[in-house]
Amino acid sequence: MTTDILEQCRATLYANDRGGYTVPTARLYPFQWNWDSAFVAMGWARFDRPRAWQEIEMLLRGQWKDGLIPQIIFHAPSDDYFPGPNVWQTGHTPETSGIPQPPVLATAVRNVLQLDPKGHTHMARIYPALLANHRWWAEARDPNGTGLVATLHPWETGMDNSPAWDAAMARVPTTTTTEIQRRDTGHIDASMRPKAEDYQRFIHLVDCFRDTGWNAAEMYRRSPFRVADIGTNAILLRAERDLLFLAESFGTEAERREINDRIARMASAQDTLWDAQKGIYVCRDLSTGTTMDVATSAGFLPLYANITTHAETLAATLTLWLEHARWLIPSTDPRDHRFEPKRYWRGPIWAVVNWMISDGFENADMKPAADLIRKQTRALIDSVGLYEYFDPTTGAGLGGTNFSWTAAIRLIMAEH
Ligand code: 9WN
Repeated sequence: MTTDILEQCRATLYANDRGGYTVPTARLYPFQWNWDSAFVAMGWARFDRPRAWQEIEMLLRGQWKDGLIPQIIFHAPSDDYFPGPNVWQTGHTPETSGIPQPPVLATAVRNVLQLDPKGHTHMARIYPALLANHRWWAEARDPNGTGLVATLHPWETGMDNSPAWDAAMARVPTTTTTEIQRRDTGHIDASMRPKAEDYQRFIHLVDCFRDTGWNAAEMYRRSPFRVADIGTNAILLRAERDLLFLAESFGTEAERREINDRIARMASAQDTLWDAQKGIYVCRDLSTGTTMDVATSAGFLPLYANITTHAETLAATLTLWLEHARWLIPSTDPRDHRFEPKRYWRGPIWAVVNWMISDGFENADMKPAADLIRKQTRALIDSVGLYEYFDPTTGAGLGGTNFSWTAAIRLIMAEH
């Protein structure tokens, strides 16, 4: 059984390989996605190390001169996805979107390098690219040096229609200058996808950013949506720690100091997002200064960033969630009225999030919690398949099938 599923995972990555980069799944997502590829590189590294490095190199081909690594790299044309490059109009070669995604890459590079020490030959190119990317986050998204980076579009969080964005998105107009031509609901049942109104607001933001000529400072200033996402901030802090590790071998003393300074600032800023009443970290609306009144799976991610102060309480919160949902980890607190077990990031389980949180509990020396999450993730995948996400109340597979990052996580979790 285990061998079969692992064989299926490898076959899925081969099937989704488009010549050096891996699409998340055929048709629904026909391009290279940023954080998908970081996880997928770790998956490839389990059986084809050169291919893992190639995944990373291909992603970096899309990096902008200012350091941004975009959410999507449009290596080859496809009509299967909206919005395509003609909507973004970022003027880059290869064509790309103009916003980031959670910066998992430095963590992936460290992980791949551990499996393939000979891969250090790639680092002359990769290390400076990662450093430039982390500098971009600090300069473009935390210009005042608060220690929290801002998210300007829900797509940047990778958790697109999370209820954490409801209040802030309600202030984003639904008017667009771009005609909305959704393709996703032609591939997947609409009840499992974001709603029409979500797309109107998503595209309103894209229109607004395109009007700035993709100028980072102007985007930050003009965006009607500006939040501190606990997920993105924790993932970035973890990536900074992994970059620091890489800088020991490949960087300079001054760079290590610079990274260390950012780590100290970020770690103390993330503490301010602890919600003692909810027993979890929450997001903050940077336009109003208020914290978001909803608990999501992203609130466990500071553990993944090695902030272990509240590890015991977070484990207790997870246990409470498990009383209301059969499977871990629902993307929204299952006791919340906004919890929808089938709708995308409003309830379903995502294997990549489970992996990061299990790694976080491992960091905090809480092995039973880490083991439980991994055991459930493997059981879900092995019984229903390599789905995009899963219903936490029934365990049913949802969204796209033969999904690359689900395959990658299953390969990684075969080691525990
Ligand atoms: C927009 C590819 C991506 C993931 C995101 C997930 C979904 C895209 C979409 O698919 O987002 O980026 O069109 O729905 O939310 O996390 O990276 O798998």
